[in-house]
Amino acid sequence: MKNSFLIILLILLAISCKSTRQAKDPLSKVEEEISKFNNPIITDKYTADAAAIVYNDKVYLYAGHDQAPDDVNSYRMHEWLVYSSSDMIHWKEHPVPLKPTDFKWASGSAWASQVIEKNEKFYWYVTVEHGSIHGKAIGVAVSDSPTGPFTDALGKALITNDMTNQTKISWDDIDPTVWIDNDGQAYLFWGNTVCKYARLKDNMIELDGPIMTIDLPNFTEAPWIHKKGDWYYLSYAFQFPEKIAYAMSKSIKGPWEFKGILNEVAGNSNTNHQAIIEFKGKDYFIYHNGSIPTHGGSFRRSVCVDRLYYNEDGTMKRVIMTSEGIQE
Ligand code: FUB
Repeated sequence: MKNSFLIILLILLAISCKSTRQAKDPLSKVEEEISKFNNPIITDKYTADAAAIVYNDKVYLYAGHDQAPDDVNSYRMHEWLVYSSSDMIHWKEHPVPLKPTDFKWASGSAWASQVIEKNEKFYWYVTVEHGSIHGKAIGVAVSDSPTGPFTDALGKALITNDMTNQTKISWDDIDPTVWIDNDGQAYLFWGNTVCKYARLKDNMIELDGPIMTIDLPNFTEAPWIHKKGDWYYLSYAFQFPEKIAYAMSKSIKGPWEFKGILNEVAGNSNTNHQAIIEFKGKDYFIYHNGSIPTHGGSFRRSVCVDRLYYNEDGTMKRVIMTSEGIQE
């Protein structure tokens, strides 16, 4: 009698253990899903406006640091950050290489930027607020290493708001992107509302000719130049909130033919700011969203990476933004 009571007790215990395990199963499925998420690529800081270069088998990614407190809805950006990766999955953070305070003539705002390598020197074109000329300006810093430290290469702004008059806004001279063409000629593209470009001298720190404009439909900001095969691509933030659209040309000087939307509005962020690179034979689309729970948003953004694919005619397929990001 005592034995059968014990047996019944053991059976009841086994049934209860099984049902507890079954109840846990959906949770472990969720945990399993979340463990596969590689986007955003950086989760201990808010990062935005990423630009990337490939150098010596590594990718160096430069980003602005979104530092706005949780209850502030405007940009608070006091430094740029640099990360490196050998596989686009694991990212190593390096010491802060550059701040707006490194430019004596600037008063703050570490807005969008891009680094380019020329003759083993790394030139970093940045957007900052100018200290004495009203509006945003573009400066250039230089280093012997992709991770810095960087110092002001010119001692003054390369582009100031009073050099351009296509719009009356004070933030139309932002978001530099640089391209060095096959013949060695470098070009600076930038702008908000109107896309502008100019040739750079061989020293990379002076303009070499007039500032010209490119007519692109619904151009907001964030131009990015890249090349694949013999096609040049000019992608940019389109409308606001921003999607990313692009145009193609057979020459860096244009004419540019509009090709349509490349990426949709990115989750919980009114900006999207893309960079496009090829690394170890694969193409990548780098952008930001506002997806970090629970305070992520337009002023607390996060850099993400997804694959980019081309059609046979050279046009790009619409990007699919994912939580999983890069898996291999
Ligand atoms: O991060 C500040 C500004 O927001 C950038 O310069 C723009 O491209 C937009 O992302």
